[in-house]
Amino acid sequence: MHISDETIKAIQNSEKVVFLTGAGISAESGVPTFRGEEGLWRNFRAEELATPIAFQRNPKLVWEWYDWRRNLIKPLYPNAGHKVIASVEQKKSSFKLITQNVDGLHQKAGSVKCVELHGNIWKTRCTEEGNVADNLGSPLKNIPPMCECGAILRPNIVWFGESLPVEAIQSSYETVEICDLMIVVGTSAVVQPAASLPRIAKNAGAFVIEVNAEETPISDMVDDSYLGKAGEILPLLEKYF
Ligand code: BV8
Repeated sequence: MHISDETIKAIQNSEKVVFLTGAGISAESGVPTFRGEEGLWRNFRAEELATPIAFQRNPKLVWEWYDWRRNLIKPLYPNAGHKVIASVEQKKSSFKLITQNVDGLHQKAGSVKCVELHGNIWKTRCTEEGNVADNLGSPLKNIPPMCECGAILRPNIVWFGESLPVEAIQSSYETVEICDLMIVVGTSAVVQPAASLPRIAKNAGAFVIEVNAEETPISDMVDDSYLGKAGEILPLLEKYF
């Protein structure tokens, strides 16, 4: 695949680098995406499951879906795309990874400066006390899992209609407003407010590169768009950092 001179120059001159990732970067690790052919939303009525109302109505059903996803994700490993992002973080003093993913594969690949906009499937939150804890049991012993205080635990994940963690979205806005290079990887760019971050970066003067398996609503707006697999394209960009 040809990498343009503009992309090479933007990467070589970059000082403040931001990556924004979505489910597509984990696809080659075996994690189903949300909106693809065999995507999660298709098989599991996920729009109806990933909401606070669904959880209130039937916490057992919602937890069965998450338990199924946790069991699927647990044995999986980061792929070359995750690893490139983790290695770029080592090379750049001003770096941030903003992910919509909840699978924890970026952290498994060694990413540290990672903001999880939509939470993490390996953490639970008490519906009474609000405290968040790691919960790695897979499969879950009890469905739904209960807090010691007697209340039901929920996945520490942002559902549709729920606000994103203030610190996560605030720091993301601040970062994209000052970055000089943003690389958007593996997202259909439809879920807000994450999908607005590339435009904010572009308007603030950053060079924005998209790496995705298909065209998206931001493809016309970005400076360069590479169609293909993240695990194959990101290694081609790595050598310019
Ligand atoms: C909120 C958790 C305030 C569940 C998820 C405008 C402003 C604010 C809100 C809205 C708005 N308009 C509409 C809304 C509401 C809603 C929204 O955006 N709806 C969309 C569908 C229109 N947003 C919200 O509700 C957000 N809350 O803004 O709070 C508020 C409060 C009250 C009322 C209103 C507003 C909360 C959003 C978070 C929802 N939670 N997930 C769970 O995971 O269990 S969203 C879900 O979609 C995942 O988190 C996922 O990360 C996210 C985005 O999907 P993608 O990651 O992009 O994945 P997708 O499958 O879609 O695409 C993958 C791409 O990869 C594809 O393009 C594919 O081609 C590509 N690909 C595949 N393989 C590869 C590849 N690319 C490269 N290499 C490959 N190998």
